[in-house]
Amino acid sequence: FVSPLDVPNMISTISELLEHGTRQSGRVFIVDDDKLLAQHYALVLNSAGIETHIMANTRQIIAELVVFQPDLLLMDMYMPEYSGAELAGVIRQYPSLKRLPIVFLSSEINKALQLSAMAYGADDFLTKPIDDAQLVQAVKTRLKRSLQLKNLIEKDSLTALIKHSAIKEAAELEFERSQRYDKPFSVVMLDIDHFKAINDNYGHATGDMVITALATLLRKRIRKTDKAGRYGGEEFMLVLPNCPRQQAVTLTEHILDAFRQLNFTADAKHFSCTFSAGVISSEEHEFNNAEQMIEAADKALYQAKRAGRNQVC
Ligand code: GH3
Ligand code: MG
Ligand code: MG
Ligand code: MG
Repeated sequence: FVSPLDVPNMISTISELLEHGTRQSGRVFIVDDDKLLAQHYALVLNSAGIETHIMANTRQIIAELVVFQPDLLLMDMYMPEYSGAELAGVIRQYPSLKRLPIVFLSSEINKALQLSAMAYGADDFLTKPIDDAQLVQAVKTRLKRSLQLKNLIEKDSLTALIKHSAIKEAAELEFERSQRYDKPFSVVMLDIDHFKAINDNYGHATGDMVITALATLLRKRIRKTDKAGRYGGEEFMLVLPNCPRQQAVTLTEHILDAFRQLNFTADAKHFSCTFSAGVISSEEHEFNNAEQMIEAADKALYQAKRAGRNQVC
């Protein structure tokens, strides 16, 4: 007996899945024991520009959801190993999956049974048979809302990076992944040096410009699978999957070099800035959770400040 929580090693699929492109059009994860039907749904959604991932074997569902990070889950109710309701209940126990919209797609027409299945944590119910146009429409409107909500919740309006809570969630998610697949990942905390002086000397708007410039630089320099977030005012956090310590340090040093070279102008005066950073990798210590890694990165950042700023520690 294998529970959906005991997940076998799937390193080859992870890298494949991580290669998936931008998330603008939304991603739908389809779970149905009827493979042909699932493939048909996928084809219909793909032709409407929606990215899909099919899963017939429910045993590995959590692992694949955590890796694929869909924007919507379309799930059958009756399957041989676990029912859709059981799976919904398990999925809702995972912090990184708690906001995932779950839509049942089932031939069950009994309203009472539909409702009791939904009570496990699903958001909606569609009944089979469903025609192609109806499926596309139903998925599109729900996806759009799901992505809008995600954007609203996660994005920082000044920098367009993800916010404090979202970057922390990304670190937690990466911690789960790296535990499962035994791949090191790194967390970097960055804080602009003497930023108060920039505000005082050149004004708040110029300060904002510096913050935005660093955000843009971070976005440009990281890989597609990395995450950058605005942790606080002039403090940023990077979550770097599959990235051992030395690689994270090198990346951060390159970013610091590039940041130092930016030339800002305010009131006809030119100035440049630096930041300090703390890097922590999951290999360095037996961390129990992402929170501990973030604390350690914060400590390393503090050390960099104490050692004179403008450096990576
Ligand atoms: P240190 O090198 O030790 O980090 O010194 P610091 O001056 O950068 O650090 P401190 O924490 O004393 O000051 C950070 C300042 O950042 C205080 C706050 O007013 C300012 N700040 C926070 N958020 C924003 C923002 O969104 N825009 C601007 N312009 N300033 C901000
Ligand atoms: Mg079925
Ligand atoms: Mg600072
Ligand atoms: Mg600060």
